[in-house]
Amino acid sequence: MAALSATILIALVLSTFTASQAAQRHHVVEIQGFKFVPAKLTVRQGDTVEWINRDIVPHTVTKKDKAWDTGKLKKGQSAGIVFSSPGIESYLCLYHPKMRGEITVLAK
Ligand SMILES: [Cu+2]
Repeated sequence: MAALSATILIALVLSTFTASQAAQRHHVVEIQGFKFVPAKLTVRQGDTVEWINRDIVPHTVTKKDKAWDTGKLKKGQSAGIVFSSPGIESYLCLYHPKMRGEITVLAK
């Protein structure tokens, strides 16, 4: 009986662990000094990435093919994008196209 209880307990702990591992996470990318920091980020399908503009000048966060776009972010403004499909999402700032970043979205 004691052995059975221990087995159930372990199973419960494992399922809780799996659930928390699969939970959607929130990541933050800072826009600072005309750079995305970090420029490369790996997330899981369903995660949200939030960009915060720390520069005085406005920036955008726009996918290269323009499939998504935060629009103009002024100083202190932020916007989040939920990544629901796996793949590599390359993005840039429309005002300063040399500013580039990449999100790798892993399948769940
Ligand atoms: Cu910019």
